Amino acid sequence: LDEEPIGRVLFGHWNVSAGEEVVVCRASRFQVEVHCHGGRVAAGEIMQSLLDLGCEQRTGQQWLHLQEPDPIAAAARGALARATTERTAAILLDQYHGALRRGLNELLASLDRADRAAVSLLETLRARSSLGLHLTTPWKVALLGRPNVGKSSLINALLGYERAIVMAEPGTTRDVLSAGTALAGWPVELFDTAGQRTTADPLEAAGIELASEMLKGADLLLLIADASQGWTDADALLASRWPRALVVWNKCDLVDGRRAEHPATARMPPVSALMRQGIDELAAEIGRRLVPLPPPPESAVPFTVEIVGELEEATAFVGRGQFDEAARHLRDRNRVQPNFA
Ligand SMILES: Nc1nc2c(ncn2[C@@H]2O[C@H](COP(=O)(O)OP(=O)(O)OP(=O)(O)O)[C@@H](O)[C@H]2O)c(=O)[nH]1
Ligand SMILES: [Mg+2]
Repeated sequence: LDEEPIGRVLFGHWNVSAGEEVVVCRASRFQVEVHCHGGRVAAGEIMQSLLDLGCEQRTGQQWLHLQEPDPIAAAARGALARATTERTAAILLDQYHGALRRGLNELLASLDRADRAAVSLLETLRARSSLGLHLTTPWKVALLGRPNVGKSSLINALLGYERAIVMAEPGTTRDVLSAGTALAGWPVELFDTAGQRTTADPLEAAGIELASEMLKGADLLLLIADASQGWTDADALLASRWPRALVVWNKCDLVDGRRAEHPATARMPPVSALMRQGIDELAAEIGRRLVPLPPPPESAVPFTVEIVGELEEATAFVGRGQFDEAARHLRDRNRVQPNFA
C-alpha cells in the first residue's frame, strides 16, 4: 500500500484471498480509508484484525476531535451527519466553516472590553438556540381537535401518503401516532391525536388522555376545526384549554368560498384535506411559525446543548456585571485543541 499514490482507489481482499472484499484508499501520508461490505460481521472481522496488529479503536466522535482542532467544527461535522434536510444541513455547514466560531470570537472580544454590546451579541445568539437545537432534532407539531374534523386526513395530506386511518365515524384515532417529514425545509415530527370529547368508551378516553400528555410537550399545536360546522362551543373550549394552538379551518370545500370566521384564524390559510387544497400554504405557514426569523446565510447559530448551556451561564454572569467571568467560562469550554493529525 505504501507504494500506491495518494488518492488511488484500490480493490482487493483483506488478509489474502480468503478475506473480506475491500475498497482501500490512501487518503494522505498518514491516513488509509478501508471500505467493506455493510454488516457487523464484515466490519467486525476487519476491526479485529487491525486490533490484533496493535491498532487502537476510537469512536466517531473521538475521531472527529482528532481531525478537527476546533471542537465547534468537530461538533458541526457530527451534527451534519444527523441533519435530514438541505436547509438544516446548510446552516450546520456554515457552522462547520466557522460562523459560530466567528460569532463567539466577536462576543469574547466584546466581553474582554466589558462593552455593553456584549449583551446584545449574547441575546442574538441565544435567540437562535431553539433553531440550533432543532437542526438535528425535529420539531414536534401536533394536531388536535374535535372528533371527525379531519385531523388524520390532514396529517396524510401533509405527509403525502396514507399514514393514518380516516373514517366517517367519529372517534377513529385512538393512539397517538406520528410520522417524520420536512415542512418548508425544516424537519418535523407530525403527531395525530384522538379527537377530544367526553366519552364513556374507556379505550377512547385513554386515547384522549394520552393525547393531552403529548400536546403539552409539542413545539406547535394546530387546532383543526370543521368549516362546514362553524365555530362550535366545543371548539371554543379546546381553544381556551390550548391557547397557543393555531386554528386551521378544514373541509373548506364544503363551504364553497364562504369563510368560517374566528378572529384567531384571520391569517391562517383555509384547507381541504380531502381535495388537497391549501396544503402547501399550510406547510409554509407552519414553517414560519416554527422559525419566524430564519437567520441570514453565514449567521452564527448555537447548535449543541453544551454551547446553548454555556451561553445561558455567560448571560447570568453578564447580568451580574461579571464580563470577565463570562469570557473565561466561554473560552475554557471552547478552546481550540492542538492538531494531532
Ligand atoms: N369534505 C371533506 N371531508 C373531509 C375533509 N377532511 C376529512 N374529511 C372527512 O371527514 C371524516 C373524518 O376524517 P378523519 O380524518 O378521520 O377525522 P379525524 O379528525 O381524524 O377523526 P377522529 O380520529 O375520529 O377524531 C372522513 O369521512 C373524511 O373523509 C375535507 O377537507 N373535506
Ligand atoms: Mg383521526
